[in-house]
Amino acid sequence: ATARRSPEGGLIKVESDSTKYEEEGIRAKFTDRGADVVKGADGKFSVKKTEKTYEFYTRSKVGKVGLMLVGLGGNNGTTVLATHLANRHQISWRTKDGLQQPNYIGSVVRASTVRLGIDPETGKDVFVPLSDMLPMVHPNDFVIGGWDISAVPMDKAMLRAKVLEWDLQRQLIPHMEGVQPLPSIYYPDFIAANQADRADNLIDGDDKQVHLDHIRNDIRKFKSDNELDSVVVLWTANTERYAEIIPGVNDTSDNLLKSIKDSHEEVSPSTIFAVASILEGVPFINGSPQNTFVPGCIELAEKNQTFIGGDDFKSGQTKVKSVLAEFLVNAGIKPLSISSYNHLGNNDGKNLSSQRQFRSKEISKSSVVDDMVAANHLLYKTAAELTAETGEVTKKGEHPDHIVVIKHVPAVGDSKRAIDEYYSELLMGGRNVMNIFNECEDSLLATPLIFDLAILAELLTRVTYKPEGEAEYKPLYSVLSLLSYMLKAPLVKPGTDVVNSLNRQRNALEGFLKACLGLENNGDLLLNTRIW
Ligand code: NAI
Ligand code: DG6
Repeated sequence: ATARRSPEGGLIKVESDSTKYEEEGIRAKFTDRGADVVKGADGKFSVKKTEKTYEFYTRSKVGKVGLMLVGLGGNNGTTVLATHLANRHQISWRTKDGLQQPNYIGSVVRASTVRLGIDPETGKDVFVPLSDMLPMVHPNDFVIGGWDISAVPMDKAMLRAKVLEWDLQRQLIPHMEGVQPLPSIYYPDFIAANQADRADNLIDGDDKQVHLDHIRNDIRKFKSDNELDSVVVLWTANTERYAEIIPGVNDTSDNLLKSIKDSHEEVSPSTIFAVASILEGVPFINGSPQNTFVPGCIELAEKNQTFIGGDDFKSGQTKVKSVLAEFLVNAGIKPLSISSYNHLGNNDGKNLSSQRQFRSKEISKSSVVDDMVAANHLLYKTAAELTAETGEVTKKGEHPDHIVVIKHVPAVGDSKRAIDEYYSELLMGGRNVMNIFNECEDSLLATPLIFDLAILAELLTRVTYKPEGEAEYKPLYSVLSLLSYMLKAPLVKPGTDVVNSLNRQRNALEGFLKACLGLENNGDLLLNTRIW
């Protein structure tokens, strides 16, 4: 049996003059209401209400969507393909607890709901699946392919990953044994030396321009061979070291393209994939922590008006941290230190046991509480306050100590252990210690995020907007910060603030989907329950 379900997106019908359902899309008017706040010399805040009306147009036809993974043969890559196939073919399997059905648990798009409003008869909240807000591709309908520097075919790669139960693997082997990752680019200096024995599926030569052209051709061929309407490319390959940002090399789009032509050593494989995707006009998402999006790469996406998103899947520990740190700080409790330890035994852990690759991960895991701390100057003194207090000029405000440790312990395989201690100041000098111990298969957390990132990225390519009164609709800005919920170190429009709060990230996503339908996102006011 094959369980496919084409996107419908027809579950919700907004009855309003400002929302029009046309043959090829949904046109909706939305007013963005906010406030401009200015702090005067007297310390008082002057607030002016703002509002700007936009029109959104969302094309309804999703078409046939390809998902190309860089790192297809890894733990995440094999688990994505296996999950897709098990769901698509409705393969169930026996475990010691009984018969297990395939599902998409952990996917915000496929397994979570959005509060639309209230039923006027009962006064009860009405929730709908997030996937029904707008027409979106169903993950069963993706055509999945991609690259890996390891030539191991997908059935064997799935066995190597040791993520899924044998009774499922056994049934998936016939579906996966014919699938071979495309050869990829390997610049040994960017990933750990301990990965060298995997690298046996490589595009020939050292010429980076030839590599770029090869990847571009792979994308085009995948699209035409599979008769696809669109493709999303997503990096779930090994974590690379940071590339050095060098003026004249990767600081502008022209310099970056020239550096690729010159095969400059600081151009990483992930940046080549990003540039290839941008030049092919397909969205590129970076699921690892390295700085793939050097300034020249972001500029290239802007110039080509194509979409990029990153960095680093936010799967477990960091997600909890962004919730817990926000809870503490918003509750007026002051975290003094956050100490995070991981150990895991998969190939990701092996690669991260190398210092330069670990450093990339350390950076992405460390930034997650910064905005919450900066938002509460009652608990944390600002740089200016510290300077005034100590007489020593400091540029950094007060911040909790925050350490991140990752160790490779082969025995535990994909089942990552994450241990966190939150040490906080309470009322009248009291102290509070909270410990969290989390244990689960890392790839089962990351896989639904990969589906979500690809589904939402594809959707966002179909949304255009215009300020009311203007003639032309434009695509959204190139950096898809609406994907932040799924990413540890969200890439945002240069010059704008990063939002790490998971709740705010989710609200932004919900709010945006609603805006595309012309709906407001002020559901939690529940004014009817506060008044007579
Ligand atoms: P993995 O090591 O099992 O898979 C990575 C794959 O990438 C390997 O098969 C490797 O051969 C391949 N590869 C390396 N360089 C390549 C290149 N230049 N081109 C094509 N393929 C290449 O790792 P896993 O567990 O699948 O994780 C993938 C990435 O996702 C890692 O960077 C990891 O840090 C990141 N990540 C994983 C999370 C999780 O929960 N599993 C969460 C956050 C990030
Ligand atoms: C060890 O930390 C391996 C990493 O790849 C993590 O598993 C991954 O970055 C997920 O981190 P988190 O903090 O989102 O659970």
